[in-house]
Parts: sequence; C-alpha cells; structure tokens
Amino acid sequence: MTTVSSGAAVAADAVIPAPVDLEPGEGVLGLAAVTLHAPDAVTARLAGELLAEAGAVVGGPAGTAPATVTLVTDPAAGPAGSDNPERYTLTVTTDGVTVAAPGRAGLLHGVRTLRQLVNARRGRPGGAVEAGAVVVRDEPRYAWRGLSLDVVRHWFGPDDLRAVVDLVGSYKMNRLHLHLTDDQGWRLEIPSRPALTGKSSQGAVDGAPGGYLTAEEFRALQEYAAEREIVVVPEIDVPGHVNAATHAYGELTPSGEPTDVYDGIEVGFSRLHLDLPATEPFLRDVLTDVAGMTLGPWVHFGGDEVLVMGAAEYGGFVRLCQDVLRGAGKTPVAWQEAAGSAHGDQDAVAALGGDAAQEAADDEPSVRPGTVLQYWDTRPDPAPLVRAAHAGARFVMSPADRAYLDMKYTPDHPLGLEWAAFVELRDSYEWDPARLVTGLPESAIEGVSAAVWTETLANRADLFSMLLPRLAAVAETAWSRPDAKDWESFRARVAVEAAAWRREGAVYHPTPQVDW
Ligand code: TNX
Repeated sequence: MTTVSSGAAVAADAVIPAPVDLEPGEGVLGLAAVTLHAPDAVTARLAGELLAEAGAVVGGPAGTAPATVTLVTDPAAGPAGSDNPERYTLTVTTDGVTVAAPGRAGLLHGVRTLRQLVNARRGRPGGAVEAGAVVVRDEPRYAWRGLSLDVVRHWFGPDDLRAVVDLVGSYKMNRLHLHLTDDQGWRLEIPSRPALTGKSSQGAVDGAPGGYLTAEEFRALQEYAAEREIVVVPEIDVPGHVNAATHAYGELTPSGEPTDVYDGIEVGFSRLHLDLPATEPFLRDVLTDVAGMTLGPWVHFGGDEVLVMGAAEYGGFVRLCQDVLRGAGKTPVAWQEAAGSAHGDQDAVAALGGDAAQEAADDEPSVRPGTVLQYWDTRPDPAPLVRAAHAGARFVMSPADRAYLDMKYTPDHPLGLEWAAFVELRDSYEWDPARLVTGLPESAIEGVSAAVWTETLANRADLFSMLLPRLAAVAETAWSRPDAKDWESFRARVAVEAAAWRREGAVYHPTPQVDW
C-alpha cells in the first residue's frame, strides 16, 4: 500500500478520474458537520447525499462547529478559457469550501471530487472527516462517458439500476446505455405492443428469472439519473438479436409461427425480415413508443452481429430505423456494423446475387450524418468506419479488448467470457480512444463507453466484481487527457478509493495489480 503522508499527497492521490489541475494549499478543514448552500433544492439534496457518503453530514453531529460548503453557479469557473459545459472549480481553504460551475453537472462533479478527497483522508490511520486546502480546476476530455449494461441475459431491476447510476456518477460518467432487448428477453414495456413483455420478459439465460421495466419504472429511472446529470440511452436491438420479438409476434417470421423461447448464449442466429408486411409497422410502433418514453436525446437501435442477412436488406433496416428515430426527434445510435463494417464487403454483396447485389452496390450510405456509432469489434477492416466518420457519423469507443468489462480478468477468473481478450485492470486503463482506429479523425469521437454483458453475471455482486475496479479505469480514460494519466498513480488512487467500496459494501475484484 502506498503511504501518503502530507496533505498534498493525499489530495493528489485521491481523485479518480485525474483532474486537469490540482494545486494543494496550506492547512486542513474539518468537515464532520457542514452547512450547505446550493442554487436549488435538488442540487442541495444530491450534494448532501454525496457528502454524507464521505461522513460529512449536513447539520450534525451536535456540538461540532459546521464548515460552510457553498455551491455557486459561475460561468467563469473551470480551467482558464474553458467553455466545457461540465467544467468546475473546487476550492477548499481553512475557512470553507466553494464549488463553482456553470451548471449542475459541474457542481456535482466538484462535490464528487470533494467526496474523494475526504474519503482519502478518512481512510488513513486515525483519519478524520476533513479535507486539505486545495484548488481543483477540471473539465472532461470527452462529452460521452458511459456504461453499456445488458439487462437481458440476466435481469437487473430498478434497485440494481439505481445503484449502477450512482456508481457511474461517482466516476463522473454521464451516460447509462441499457441493452433492453435480445434473444433471451424483452425488458421494456411497449404500450403499442404489449405482448413483447407479456410473452417474452419471463426468462433469462439458463432458466434464470426474467423481468422488465414498466413504462413508469423506466421514467422514474431516467428521472433519477437525470437529476444526477446522467442520460439513460435505451437500446432496442434490431434486426438481429430479436428472438424475444419473434417469440411474442409470430407475424415477424416467414412461417407466421412464433419462435421458441431461447435461454442459451449463442449470438447471430435470429433476424427480422424486411419484406414481411408486419415488419415495418412493428419497427415503427416500437421505435416511436421508445422515442416517446425517452427523456434524453438518444435511442440505440442495435444493429450488431446479424450474421444471417445480406447487405442490401441490412442496409434497408439501418436506414429505416434512423428515419423513424429522426422523425420522432431522437438522435440514432447503433453498433459499428451499421457503417457496413460487417456487411459492406464484396463477398457478402456477391453472395446476394443478381438484383440484390446491384442494389447493395448502388446504395446510398446507410449511416446518416449525426448518427452515433458504437465501436466494439477491433477485428474488421476500419475503412467503412473512416468513411462513415467523413460522412458525419460520431463515434463512441468501446473496444472489446479494453472496455468490455464482461471479459475475464485472467484465464482462471470464475466469471466472464474470453472471446475478445483477458482484460486486467491495466489493460482497461492504458489505451487512448483517439488512437484506436487508424484514420478515424479525433473530431469524430464523441466519447467512451465501458460495456458489460451479463451472460455469466447473475446478480449485483457478480456485476460489481466485474465493474470494480475496471470501471474507474475506463472512466479516467474517458475524462482525463493522456498527459494526466499515469498507471502507477492510478493504481495507488484505486487502492485509496477501495476503502470507500469496502465501507459501502460494494463488491470489487482485488486484482494483484493493486496493493490493496
Ligand atoms: C458481443 S458486442 C455482443 C453481445 C454479447 C457480447 C459478449 C455486441 C455488440 N454484441 O451480444 O453479449 O459480445 O461479450
């Protein structure tokens, strides 16, 4: 364990993700009791909750002179010259704390930083609830810093999802992408298509229990996240990964017969059929309902791993989904295949034969300007992705060999898959999103998302043991500039942070790469 002796070292070693600028000052401020001032009641409540997690309690304990924590809206806050909407300045002196930011996102980020500084001191032998004097000026590198979570292969309900929102927020991440539909189940009530959850929500992998979010639960979850400045991005995965849909609605299959329930973990076998009369009305109903239920600007329509469909038909689905979502006022998001990385190859086009091949070759590009593509598969030719970027697509980077937190840490790890790589903590830390795809302009990169698929993760403890500590590594890769990142510093900060996980009862994997 790294021993931190001075106030300055504690401060510098505590914050994840590493801030842009941190200047230690002189002296220490006791924070066991605080008086909180904030621009509005919601911000005050959330800041009070975050501080309480570090032992800094608004009002109490009795007999302790409270320190003043003031949150102020201030456009001049943050690193010099910054116009980043999430920027903040945190100032701790022996007289009190000020968090300044142009909006609630920055104010909460500043309080999250303060929470870590207090936690770090508290974790020392004889540590008290206090913070060393410091000025932190900070802003994120990328606008999209997220976690993609599969709630289909195993079901995670509202309680678990709120815990995940809190976890994501504590590392200043701001997107929670929920993979809500797949072969094994349908996890979101769709008012116009009630059989989706009525018939296809009950199961999960290997006979595990299913479940789904009602429209009301989905709204409440989004509101819970939105208060914390986290946007929920729902994913309806089409035109593959659709066995739950074809089980509920037989009209979506060529025979008209519903497919059987599926509780295995194979991928790529199920599909919609663009030429069936029921298909387009189904997609319009579902995507329009989901767009209407979504508070944030984005809806993800999947598009991954459709291994049993030709390029022309696939491109038709990609265009249709984008048009429906655009028409409903949302920005479409899709997996990278939508750029044609798996379907634009000449072999696939030739295999279609005749008119279909010509149609595919003549096709306008499938991806519209502004559509967000999520990069995950590092194996295919990157040329279609670079072309999509030049045509106006945006990119969220989730490289499976770095950011897939369902990958085993090591070959003998009891949970997880291993098709992409073994992903130890250091692997999830040491990569640069801007240097992943040769030729992709950095200006096309919207951000970074960790992803966790749940084929082997049956409950919250399983899930958190895969997220922690690696989610903190991906969060730092999304927030901090390359010159602010350092593996030795990070592994020391993770060890400090783990005291908070232990106190809060969060399960984590004690990788030997950290001196816990
Ligand atoms: C690939 S990544 C998938 C998922 C699996 C995951 C397991 C992606 C877009 N699709 O269907 O759950 O691998 O790691």
